[in-house]
Amino acid sequence: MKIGLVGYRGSGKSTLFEWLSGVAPDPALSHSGQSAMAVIPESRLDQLAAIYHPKKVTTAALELVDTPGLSRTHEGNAVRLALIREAVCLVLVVAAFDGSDPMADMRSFDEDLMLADMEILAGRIERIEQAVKKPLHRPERDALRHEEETLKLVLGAIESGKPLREAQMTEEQLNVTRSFRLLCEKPRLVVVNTADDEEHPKRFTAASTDELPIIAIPAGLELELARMTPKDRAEFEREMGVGGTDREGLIRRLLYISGHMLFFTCSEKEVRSWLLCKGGTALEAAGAVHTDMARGFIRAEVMTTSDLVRLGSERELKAQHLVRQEHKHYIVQDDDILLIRFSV
Ligand SMILES: Nc1nc2c(ncn2[C@@H]2O[C@H](COP(=O)(O)OP(=O)(O)OP(=O)(O)O)[C@@H](O)[C@H]2O)c(=O)[nH]1
Ligand SMILES: [Mg+2]
Repeated sequence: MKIGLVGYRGSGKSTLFEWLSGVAPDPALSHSGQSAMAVIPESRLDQLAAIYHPKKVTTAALELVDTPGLSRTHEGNAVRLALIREAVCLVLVVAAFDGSDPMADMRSFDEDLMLADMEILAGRIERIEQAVKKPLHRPERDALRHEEETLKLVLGAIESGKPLREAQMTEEQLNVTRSFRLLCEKPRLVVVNTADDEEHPKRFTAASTDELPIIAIPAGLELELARMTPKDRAEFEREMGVGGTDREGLIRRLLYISGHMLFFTCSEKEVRSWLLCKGGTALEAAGAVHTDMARGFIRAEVMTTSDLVRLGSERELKAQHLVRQEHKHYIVQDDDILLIRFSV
C-alpha cells in the first residue's frame, strides 16, 4: 500500500518524506521517485508486549513515495504523476514558506490530476475506437463498446469537475473505472508547508473539510528538530517557544485517510500490527498474514486489545467469554486481535 507525496517543485516533499520516514531521500533518485517505510506508532503494541513478552515486536508501516516536483506550467506532469497511479492516497505538499500562494497551488494541482486522468481515458477510448474497426466477434465488440460508453461518461464527469460518486454510474461501470486508478478519485491530505516563524498557520487550514483535510506544518523546522538530540531539541524548543508537530498523529491520520486500519496478532513468538482495508474480512486479514492461512482458513478467534489489556490474560478473557469464534466473512474491527485457525 503506497502513499504518494506530490506537489510542485521545491514545495518540501522530500523534506516531509524524510521527516515522516526518517530516511533521507537520495538525490540521484529524485527524477524517478523513491520509497521509504514510515512506521505506524502504536501504543497498544507495547501494552500487548507487556502481556506476551514476545521474542519480537513488529510494527506495520506505510510506504511513502517521494515524487519528482511538478511543473507549474502543467507540462510533463502527467508522466510524473504516473508514478503514483497505484498509490492509495495522496499527500499534496504546497509551499507557503516562500511567498507561494497555497490555495492557488491546490487549484492548479486539481487541474493537473484532471489532465493526467483525461489523458489516460482518452488514450484508452482511442485504442478502443481503433480496435472496433477490425473484424471482431460480437461479444468482444459489445464489451469494447460498453467500456467505451463508460469511459466517455467518466471523461465527461471529470471534465465538468464532478466527483464520480455524483455521476450516476452502475456498479459495473464503477468497476471498469476502478481499473484505471484515477488520480482524481484518490483520497487526499493537503500539507501546507509553512515558514519556520509562521505566526498564523490557521489561515491556511480554514478551508479544511472532511473531504479534503488541510494541515499546516513547518516541515523544514520539524526535520531540523527531528535531527537534534532530545536535549538540544528541548533547549531549542524552550528558547524559540516552538513545539513539535505530532508526527505520530499525522502518520495515523494517513492510515485512516487511506482507508486502512490495524489489526493485531499475538503469541509468545511475535506481537505484531497489520494493515487491513477498512471493512476487510477475517479471510482478507488471514491473507495479509500468509496466503496459506487464507487458503486453509477454518475460523478466526477474535478478542480486542482493550479487553485483553483490561483483564491481563487470554485465560481471563476466555473465562469471561470474550474470545469470539468468527467465520471468514466476519468484518474485522480496528481493535481486534486475531488468531487464525487454518489447515495446511
Ligand atoms: N524555509 C523553509 N524552507 C524549506 C521548508 N521546506 C523545504 N524548504 C526548502 O525548500 C527547498 C526544497 O525542499 P525539498 O524538500 O527538497 O522540496 P521538494 O518538494 O522535494 O523539491 P523537488 O523534489 O525539487 O520538487 C529546500 O532548499 C528546503 O531547504 C520549510 O518548511 N521552510
Ligand atoms: Mg524532492
